[in-house]
Amino acid sequence: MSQMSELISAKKTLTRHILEQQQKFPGATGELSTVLSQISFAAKVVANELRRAALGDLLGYTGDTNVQGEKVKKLDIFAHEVFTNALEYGELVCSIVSEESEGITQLHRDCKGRKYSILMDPVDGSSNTDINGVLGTIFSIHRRPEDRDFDEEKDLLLPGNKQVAAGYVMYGSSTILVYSAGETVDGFTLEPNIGEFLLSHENIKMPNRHHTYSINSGSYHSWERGVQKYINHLAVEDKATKRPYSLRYAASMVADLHRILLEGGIFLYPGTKSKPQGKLRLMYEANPVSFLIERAGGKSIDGKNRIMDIEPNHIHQRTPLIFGTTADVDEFLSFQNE
Ligand code: P6P
Repeated sequence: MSQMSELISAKKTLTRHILEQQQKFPGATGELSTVLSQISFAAKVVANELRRAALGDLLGYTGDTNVQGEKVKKLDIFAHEVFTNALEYGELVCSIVSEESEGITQLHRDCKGRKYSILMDPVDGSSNTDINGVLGTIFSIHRRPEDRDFDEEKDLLLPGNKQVAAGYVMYGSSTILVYSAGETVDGFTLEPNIGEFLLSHENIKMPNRHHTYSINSGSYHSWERGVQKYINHLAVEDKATKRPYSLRYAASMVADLHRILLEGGIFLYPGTKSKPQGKLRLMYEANPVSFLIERAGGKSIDGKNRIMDIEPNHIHQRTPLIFGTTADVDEFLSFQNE
């Protein structure tokens, strides 16, 4: 048997892993497995285009601005369409919320029999698009009663603690899909020679602590005093607590998230005096990230309270976001309201 075929036969495919996970849940019908498989297919399509984006016509701007008031990149729209098309068939998904669409994409007029709602950021890290930086896709999956019509509030305006699954795709030197359906957090690396995601990071658990932090320090003077004090604390030399911490900031949250899941550390996108709600979106960035971070043993807050307990009032609402190892997030909290 060749080395490649030995590798592939030794590795578990994403499809097999999803099926094995669903067998742990009595009554699981395999429909969530199908939705996750649809997402993985779309991820392969996006990864394939990103690999040669500069050679095609997918870089640069469309000339439009999105609901966030941000200039739309061609890749944003491309990825939004790929994921939407991949989730349309199968009569499993009722509606999709996307950072790239102000409105809600309802996939059927009444949604009877459709069990899931998807909230996603098709391309996270858009500022990295044209410089071949790391990009990501983030997704959150909620369950809905399939015997009633679509209802925005009941289907979508749900707190993060109601998610049934969440995950991200990181388009980096490798394309990696990381997801959790409620138990473990598992990562799969795309084997491009066969077009399959193979299990590469099983049951990810964060270490107790690590000495790196991720924040856009350029906003230092607009942070609240407690945030400034914490960041100043990290910069003071103290061998006993392995300070100063090293700054690692990818301008693509998925890249910082992946490093923190594997190595520990803390990510901060706090509110500022002019934008107290910060920049990141609750429903399709903070909630899915928090679902993964907590299942990997970490903590995720809005600067004070648990992200996944926030009762949403708008599908595109923003929130400050601080996540990482529990010890690091607790130390951050000790500097607030001193
Ligand atoms: P800033 C990308 O636009 C993003 O949503 C996250 O992926 C990233 O962490 C953050 O915004 C970067 O924002 O203000 O530092 O450029």
